[in-house]
Amino acid sequence: MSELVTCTKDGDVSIVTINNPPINASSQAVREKLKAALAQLRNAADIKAVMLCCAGRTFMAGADIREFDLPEIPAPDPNEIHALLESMQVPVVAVMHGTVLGGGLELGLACHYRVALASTEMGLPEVKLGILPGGGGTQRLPRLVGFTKALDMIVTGKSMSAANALDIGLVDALFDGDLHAQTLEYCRSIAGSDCASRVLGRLPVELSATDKLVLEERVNKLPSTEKGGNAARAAAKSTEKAGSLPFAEGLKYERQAFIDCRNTNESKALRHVFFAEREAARIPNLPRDLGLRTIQSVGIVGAGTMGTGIAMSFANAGFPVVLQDLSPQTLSRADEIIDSTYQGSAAKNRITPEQAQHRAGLITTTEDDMQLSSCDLIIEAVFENFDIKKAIFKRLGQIAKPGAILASNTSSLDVNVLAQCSGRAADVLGMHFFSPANIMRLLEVVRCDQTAPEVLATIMHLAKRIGKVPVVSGVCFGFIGNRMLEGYLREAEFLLLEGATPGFIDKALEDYGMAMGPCRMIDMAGVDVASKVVLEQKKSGNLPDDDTYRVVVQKLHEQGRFGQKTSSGYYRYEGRTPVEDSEALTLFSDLAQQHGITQRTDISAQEVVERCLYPLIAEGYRILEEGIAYRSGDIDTVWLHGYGFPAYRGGPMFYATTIGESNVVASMQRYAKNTGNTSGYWSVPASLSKGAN
Ligand code: T1G
Repeated sequence: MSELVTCTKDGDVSIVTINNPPINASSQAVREKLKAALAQLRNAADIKAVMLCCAGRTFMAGADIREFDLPEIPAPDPNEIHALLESMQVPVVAVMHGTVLGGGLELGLACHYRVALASTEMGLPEVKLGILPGGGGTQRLPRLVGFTKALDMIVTGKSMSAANALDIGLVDALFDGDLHAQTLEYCRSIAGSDCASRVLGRLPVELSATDKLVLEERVNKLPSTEKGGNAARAAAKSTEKAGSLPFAEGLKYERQAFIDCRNTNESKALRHVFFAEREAARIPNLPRDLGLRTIQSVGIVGAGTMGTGIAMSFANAGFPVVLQDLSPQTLSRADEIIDSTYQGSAAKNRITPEQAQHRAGLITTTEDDMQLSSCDLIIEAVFENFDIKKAIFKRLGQIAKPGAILASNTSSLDVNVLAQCSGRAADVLGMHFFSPANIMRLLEVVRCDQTAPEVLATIMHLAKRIGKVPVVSGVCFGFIGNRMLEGYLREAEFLLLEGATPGFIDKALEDYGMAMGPCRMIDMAGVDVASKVVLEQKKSGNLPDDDTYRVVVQKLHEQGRFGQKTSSGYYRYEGRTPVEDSEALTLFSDLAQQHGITQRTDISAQEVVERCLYPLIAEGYRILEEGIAYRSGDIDTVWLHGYGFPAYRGGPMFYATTIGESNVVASMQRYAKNTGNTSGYWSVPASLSKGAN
């Protein structure tokens, strides 16, 4: 294994290089080696400057997040390294490239100078992990770039380009091309310069009246500490201390604030999410050297909302797309949507007009399915009619070129059956996109019984190329997300029958942190769509034989209350604003009466959260028991990226461990007792009971 830290010389310039792939994380071993190297250089008489570099694709991109679960940050502390850098008698130049983040940028701030490749990105993203910069970032950055710019970087966690960094004085020079050679020249130009004036810790920083106003406004806009705002609020306070405490005191305050944040559920959840998202892309037991199939062109069958969104997802990543549909009207509608979407993005400066034109130009619409035959991947995205899908897969099996991958975007139907219809089952799997497909990042990749390993690996790799977060699911009703959603929606409807209003239910779950409550969500997606899924699944025997099951959505559908698109659903709509609707409340109470359900007024927000989330969590445990999902983190990733579950709670499975599986079981047993559990809605899966013991 190559040395973690090496020292070389070029004339009177010492070159210290950190080499800790893949992102040069600041691990304990790196800090130990760096401390030794700098201590040695402190007394070197023949050195006029030091270059601090990193090998590989990036300068240090942060502390090793895995260390945060240890009782203490293992010595040497980053602040010790930073103090050593600042005490060097010759100028130390941080030589930045790649993504200079968190502890990496803090390392650079402790150097006397900072230079960067023009392509470098840099930032302090710690709040995205529920912590704050713990290596002097909240104390040095305001001294270098001023309070308000520092506050914005630290509280938002956003990165900035090297050019912007140069503008605000975060870096001293930008180089293109040979960073090493140009930095060497730069070092010689500053050799012998006074280091003391470059030590940020010695610079004063005063908060002006404007700074204080900006701070107050910024903090007032932050989420509460209970709703994911803890780290950002702590980071703002630590940054403010730079203006009131001596530097050494400020560092101490910052370190304690970092430790306090690190121990919060918010940070543990966000650190879980960081690794879970990355692990979800890994397929267990696949040979490392598995060859992937080449995907250079994509065909899509069905130019409806989903097909058009999927087409844009691929065009956004530069893939030529053939979008096929039998209906000329549908195709011209698709062309309109594609053009208006890209022109809209260009108008909002999200992309340039040239990019908009290029991307739209990558999508070819056609009625002729033979134009699909040259595509490397063909995705079926027609509406959820099994017979039509079966016929399509039979046809695709005949016209697709050998080696082409065939995928279905179905949200719940049995992809194994479609694979059999194709006559080439090894080439078939599911790709369940979430609407709007060109925006939502989650992609459930459905592994069929006969899907070839390299087909699954190819699509997982392709998903990342188009900016999706792929999660593998086995074949079952609803795969991972929609299967867990069933219990959540079932209980929301029962609560409506029992007397809770849509507004009360949605507020309870949105106060918990869900991006949108269940009633608003269905009104937006379409009551008719939701009702058809229930009817389809009842027909296929996938749902309980219970005549109160999802009666509300079916009744709303019968009455033409399709949600936002008809200005009435669970709510009445004034424009896009949902308003409680007495007609809907009457509909709920009439249904309750018909089904002998007694309405009550003592439903609490806590009961809403527990009754909606716990069946969802229990279904997640069953999904793991059945091997439908590889890992609980995969399930969390589905809910974070597909359903607006709050990241600061880590996902439904992580949340169950946070509140304690025994508490989940106890509550489920209480609801089973209260409802009689005749339909088994509150049955506790063995693995959840086991986790509770
Ligand atoms: N610690 C440990 N492992 C890390 C890591 C980190 N900071 N960053 C990445 N990895 C692993 C990752 O799990 C994956 O592993 C591999 O590296 C490639 O990552 C004291 C307290 C740098 C933009 O928040 O944003 O410094 O899956 O797949 O897409 O104040 O990684 O291969 O086994 O993401 O090219 C602050 C987090 C930390 C940056 C590269 N720093 N990392 O993206 O690769 S806190 C961050 C990233 C801190 C100080 C504070 C991205 C990246 P595996 P990847 P990528």
